[in-house]
Amino acid sequence: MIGQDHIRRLTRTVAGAEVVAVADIDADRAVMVAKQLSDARVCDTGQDVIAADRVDAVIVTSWGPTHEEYVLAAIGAGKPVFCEKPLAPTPEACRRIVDAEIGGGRRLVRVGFMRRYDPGYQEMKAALTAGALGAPLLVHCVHRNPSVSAGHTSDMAITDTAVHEIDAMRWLLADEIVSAQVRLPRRTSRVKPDVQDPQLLLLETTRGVLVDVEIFVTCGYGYDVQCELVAETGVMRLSDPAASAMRIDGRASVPVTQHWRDRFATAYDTEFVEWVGSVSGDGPAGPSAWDGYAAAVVSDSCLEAQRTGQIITVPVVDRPDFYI
Ligand code: ISE
Repeated sequence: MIGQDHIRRLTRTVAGAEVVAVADIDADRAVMVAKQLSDARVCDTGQDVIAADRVDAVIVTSWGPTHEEYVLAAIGAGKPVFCEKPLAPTPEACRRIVDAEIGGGRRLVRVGFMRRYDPGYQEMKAALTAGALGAPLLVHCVHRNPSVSAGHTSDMAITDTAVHEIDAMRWLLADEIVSAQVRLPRRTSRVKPDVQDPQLLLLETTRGVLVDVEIFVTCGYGYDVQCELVAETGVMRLSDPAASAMRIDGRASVPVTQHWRDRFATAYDTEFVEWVGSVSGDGPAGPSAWDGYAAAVVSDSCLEAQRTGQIITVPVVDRPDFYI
């Protein structure tokens, strides 16, 4: 799904790149997508796309557990690679990618943490950087999906969903997450008996900021992401996407976004403008393989906290100079 969304963006919105090869686990879908492109061919595998001479850079939008294989292949081919989040579902897999990139001596990997490019989050970051609000104290986050696929698991609520907040908070606060707690309220009846939804995460940063994150992936009413920053002299919260209000029959209403594709369209466009520029010569920018690894380390601690009900200390991982 997101691969097709990025193809649309690279074809219609972002200048400087052309999609020339595609592969998908569903070959028929790859054929259907390639037909919509002026000069793209269908490859049997992702490895064939990466190896193709006419391919200068690679975008990985396959299922999370396949990311490591493709990102390592792109590094081996010396080709810049944009990998959708998560970089990989485990810290060990992410670390293998980091070590391979360092070993190759070139910054080639970019991770699709698009929240950093959302105008609302960027305004928050600018206010903090300017000291306009004083020191951050708390951040309240809400991440609600209307529904999820049948294959959704309690772990995915962290590794695939909350991973956005984990990265966004590291970036927004310019701080590391040092402990994680996960509390499980009564389950909604909307999920299978073996799935926990909602979940409430409580994260603490090195400087003592507390971040609470509600993850509710079957809320039913829409795709609703909220973030409120509480600082010493003021607070700042994300605005809901602009939408016209309707007044009828004595009631006023505004629509709620239904899909991440729409809620973060601007963020996705902006991150790809920057990535295409970096591939074309502006040099590495944006969320790196190290950010992908750091997010996976925190996710792993959240999974342990979810399983044990304990407050888990996040292992300290020192950032190599290669990523500074
Ligand atoms: C999905 O993969 C995303 O990245 C969305 O932003 C998130 O809201 C959703 O829960 C994930 O499954």
